[in-house]
Amino acid sequence: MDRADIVHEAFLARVSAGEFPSGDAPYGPLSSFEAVAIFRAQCLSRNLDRRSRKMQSAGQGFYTIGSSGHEGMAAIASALRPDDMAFLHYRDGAFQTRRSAMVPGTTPAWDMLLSFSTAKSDPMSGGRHKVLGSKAMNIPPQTSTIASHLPKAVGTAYSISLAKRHPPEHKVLKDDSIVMCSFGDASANHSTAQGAINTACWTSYQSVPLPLLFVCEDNDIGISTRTPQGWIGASFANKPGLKYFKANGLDLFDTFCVAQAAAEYVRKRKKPAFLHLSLVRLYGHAGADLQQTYLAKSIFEEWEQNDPLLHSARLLTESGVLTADQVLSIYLETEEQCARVAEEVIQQQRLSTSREVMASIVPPKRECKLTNGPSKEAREIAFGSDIQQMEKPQNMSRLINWALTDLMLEHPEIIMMGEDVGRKGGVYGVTQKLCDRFGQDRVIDTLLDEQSILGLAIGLAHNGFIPLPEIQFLAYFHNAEDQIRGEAATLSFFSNGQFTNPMVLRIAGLGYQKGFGGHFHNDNSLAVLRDIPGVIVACPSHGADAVKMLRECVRLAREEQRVVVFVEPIALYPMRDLHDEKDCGWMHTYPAMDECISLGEVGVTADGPLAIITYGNGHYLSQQAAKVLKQQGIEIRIIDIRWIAPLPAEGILSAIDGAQKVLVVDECRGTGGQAEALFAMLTERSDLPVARLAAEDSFIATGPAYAATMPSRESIIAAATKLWNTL
Ligand SMILES: Cc1ncc(C[n+]2csc(CCOP(=O)(O)OP(=O)(O)O)c2C)c(N)n1
Ligand SMILES: [Mg+2]
Repeated sequence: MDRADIVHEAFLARVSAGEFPSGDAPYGPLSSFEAVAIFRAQCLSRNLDRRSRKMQSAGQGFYTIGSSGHEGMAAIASALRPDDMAFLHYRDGAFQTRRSAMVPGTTPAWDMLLSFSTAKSDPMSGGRHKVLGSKAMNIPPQTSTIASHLPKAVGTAYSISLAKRHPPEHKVLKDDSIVMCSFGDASANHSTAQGAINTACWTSYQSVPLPLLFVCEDNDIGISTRTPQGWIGASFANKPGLKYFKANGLDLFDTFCVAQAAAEYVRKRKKPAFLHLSLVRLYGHAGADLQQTYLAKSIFEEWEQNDPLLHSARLLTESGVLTADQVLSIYLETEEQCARVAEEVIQQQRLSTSREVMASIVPPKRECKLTNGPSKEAREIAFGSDIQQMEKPQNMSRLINWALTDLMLEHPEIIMMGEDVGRKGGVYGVTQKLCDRFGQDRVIDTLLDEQSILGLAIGLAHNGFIPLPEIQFLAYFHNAEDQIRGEAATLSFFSNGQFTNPMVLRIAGLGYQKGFGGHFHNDNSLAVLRDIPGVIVACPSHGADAVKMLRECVRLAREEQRVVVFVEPIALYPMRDLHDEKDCGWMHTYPAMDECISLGEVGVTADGPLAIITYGNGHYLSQQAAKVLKQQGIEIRIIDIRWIAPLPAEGILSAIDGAQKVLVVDECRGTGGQAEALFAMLTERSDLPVARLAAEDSFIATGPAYAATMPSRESIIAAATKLWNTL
């Protein structure tokens, strides 16, 4: 017999017989009305699980992980307000059923069964995944990820008081809202959880407001691995800046009482709290998990003995709120409701085509106030003496700094964050003076944790800001990439475009820094960025383009809600000369305010029959090579693709129109580099002979061989000459 049926039968029999597990007497502020509402939500969640399992075995549903045993989360929902954004653990069906009852217009049995059966009409994911989540309920969609939602919960909590001081145009949360995030006991060990909790402590320790409630759902196990006894309490009870609460998640009175106290603490003090909830797990980890293969029967039977619904039944009958018959009829009503709804849900259409699946990868555009750009007076104050320099050519780092200044003047909802971006102004001075110009609220020196930087950005975006996070070096992005890959980029997809987290992530990267850094400061692979569906990756090669592209990137984030990554080639930040010393060939004046390079617009220099397709440092080196090649009688045209993803195929194809041969110059590694994508595109869509010069599949060395593995002026000349002379 399925364990779900065993638990079901036992519930009916034991309530009828009045055989309840023992526990404390009901106590605390929980009203009878609220207690019944919680119990109803618990029963509904339980029966949604059971029904999903039945649907799955009949091939009609896609049950993955259930909420049975975690029904105590309904009491947490009761202790919070529906406007308190909740980033949920995958076992929080009961939280959602309870919150749903507080939010008019939502129909929990329908909404959740539609999602569990991946119906197109699933109001959250549009049939893409079994998710918990709802726009109306302020629950961003969560699938079955482990703690990766915690950094953004910290960011969202941080956004609340920031939004009170600087309300963004698309503000979402109320000034006295709090944020809640929940996770399992095993997930609490994940470095992402540890990092997020540490960031919350670090923030609160400095008395910076952070109204965030962490809820750890401790069922003593993660899939098959037991959590050491007492581990969660020992780990989290004494953290600086974090108040610890403990409740018995099987007891709705205790859970409600403690959760209410914790929520009040968080709301009033604007400080984070950690609510440790002890629970049980029923029916194993997920649909296909056979717990008997790794757990003694006595253990899960004990959990079943402690079925939270039986505890609720005891407490409600003991307190005289309900009779045993009323308990049973609520349970059976929800069972019948789920069965009835399931019959209809399975008739619903599912997604079938790639077009349907992909429809929400790119978020919808949104209405934005018209802006006229910063006023002359505001610019004069912000730029100070820099304004006199604007007629003169400048290097890229300075021009980016000015572009950031103008963009921040124009859009008060832009917030920057990163390691050393504020006081120091960045490792390369790109963000110099921004903190003086805009204050520490808008230029945030974060702690040293890339996951938290990106989580802060995502969280701020959830509350209407336009974050411009900075990752100091591309190599540092990798230990946090899931925040973009698994979280930011998927948000629109899993919410059918209802939740978005637009941002422009600036990353200093690529190679060619003379005498500095080696691999960890000269990472020449963008592969990790360019294969993420929906993410735009930009890479300017000089200051004028950088300014015009950055303006477009901010527009894409602000108006089109896109996640954009702006890769700044470090070696080109200070670049002045192109061919000869003091020729200032790589310096530019600050582009006029209305100049912009649109997404997909490529840069073309000259119109020779040999086309070099390149970007970033490769563009710079190709310009040098072109001069020498011209002297040798080979006329070049250079195409700077500027946009790494999506690849600007149309722009490239029209730019090579009339050319006879194509050389791709790619400073990134041969494996996973842009040349692979360009070759594939050109093979499919052009007849021209193509050759490539890409970096070796190597890490970057430091010392004299710093550039040995990447294309150089000489190797470009050699490759172009060879290609041109080949019949
Ligand atoms: C990054 C990552 N690693 C591993 C997993 C696989 N996984 C899914 S659930 C889970 C156990 C989590 O246990 P716990 O946090 O205690 O939550 P519970 O399922 O017990 O509620 C694991 C290891 C995952 N989803 N993501
Ligand atoms: Mg667990």
